[in-house]
Amino acid sequence: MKFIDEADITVEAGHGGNGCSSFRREKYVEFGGPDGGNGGNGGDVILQVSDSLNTLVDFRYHHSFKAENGQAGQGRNCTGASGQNLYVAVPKGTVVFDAETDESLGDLTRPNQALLVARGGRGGKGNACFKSSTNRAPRRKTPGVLAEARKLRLELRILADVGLLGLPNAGKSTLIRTVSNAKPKVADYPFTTLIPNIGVVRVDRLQSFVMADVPGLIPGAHEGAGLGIRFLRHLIRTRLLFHMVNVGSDLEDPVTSIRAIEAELSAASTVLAQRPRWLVFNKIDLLDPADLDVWCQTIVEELDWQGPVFSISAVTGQGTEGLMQTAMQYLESYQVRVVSDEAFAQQELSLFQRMSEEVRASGQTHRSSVFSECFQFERTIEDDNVECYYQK
Ligand SMILES: Nc1nc2c(ncn2[C@@H]2O[C@H](COP(=O)(O)OP(=O)(O)OP(=O)(O)O)[C@@H](O)[C@H]2O)c(=O)[nH]1
Ligand SMILES: [Mg+2]
Repeated sequence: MKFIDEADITVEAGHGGNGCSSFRREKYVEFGGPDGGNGGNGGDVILQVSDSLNTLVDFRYHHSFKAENGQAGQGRNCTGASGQNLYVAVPKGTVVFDAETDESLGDLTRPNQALLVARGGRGGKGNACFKSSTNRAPRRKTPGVLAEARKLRLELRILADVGLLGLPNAGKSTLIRTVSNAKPKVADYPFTTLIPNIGVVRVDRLQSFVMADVPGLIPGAHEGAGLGIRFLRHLIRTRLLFHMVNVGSDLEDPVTSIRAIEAELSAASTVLAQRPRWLVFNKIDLLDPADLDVWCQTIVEELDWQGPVFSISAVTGQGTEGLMQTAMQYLESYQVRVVSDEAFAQQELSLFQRMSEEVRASGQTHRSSVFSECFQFERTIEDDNVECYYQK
């Protein structure tokens, strides 16, 4: 299946039905009076998160959505039928923009969350509504209200807790295969992974988190080299990044490759470059265990790396369990802190806002991002799936 993370669609709600002007005509009933019914309301267009979707590929060929119109009112006080609402399924993590104004309309991050994007027109009034003591035979009726129509731009930003970052061949896909249910292709040539993959890492029966594997970065990615930095935006929503390093290759100097990735990250967004990042030395099965500690220490000192460092073998699974458990603890304490510490939450919020501005300025995406909203959504995750409405 193709991975599509951007789509332009048109949505149009249903128009309201017209009111009817009619009079009761019946044998033996003189001056039956007005009996024109009201028109029905037009249907709304609502985007709704579906768990069974994970890309916007469905919008490639089907990009115009129109809800049903309301029907006109009829005589005998018959109200016209209302148009059905149209629910359009989108994957979790879809950010919705107005294509014309570039305004962000919403961020669909929760299961079954719905966003009303075009409201149907109200039905018109029939002449029965206008009867009064002074006007017993009104002919007045009102037309149905025309519905909203708008062009939308949908952008998918994968929702993951941990993102994998690294040069091609670092073993990112191998790690996600080992620790999660995702089974992306693994091969010993660069750019095996062409689209992001996500997997659920189950740490124990009740604890799990989501991991995202994105295509490898290479020096010059911010200028479009390799697959460019297009997929980096899928890492923006993660709480934690694993910077994977291939330590089993004689061809690559780990220090140079780590610096190259760090430089690419800073070129893309300085805030993203400040997000929590753990160094993960992979392929340690290819090293002599006796030298491992000294070897890691040398690299860390040379880089002056302040964050946590882990050594694993994604193929044999050595060290992966400890890494996943530490990541799970980190994610849990992050969540607790966001909910309980207002100052920390505010600080994170401003970081998300800055990141949003930088992403826009760096030209990765020309649309405004809604990280602040995404953050607020996450804090109110226990809320009901309220149908929200956004008006132009
Ligand atoms: N010996 C050993 N080989 C590994 C390990 N992890 C990955 N490999 C090998 O390294 C090669 C590249 O692994 P991938 O998982 O495809 O690397 P990647 O980072 O996803 O690469 P791209 O998708 O191209 O960015 C494969 O041949 C893997 O079998 C490891 O821990 N030990
Ligand atoms: Mg890969």
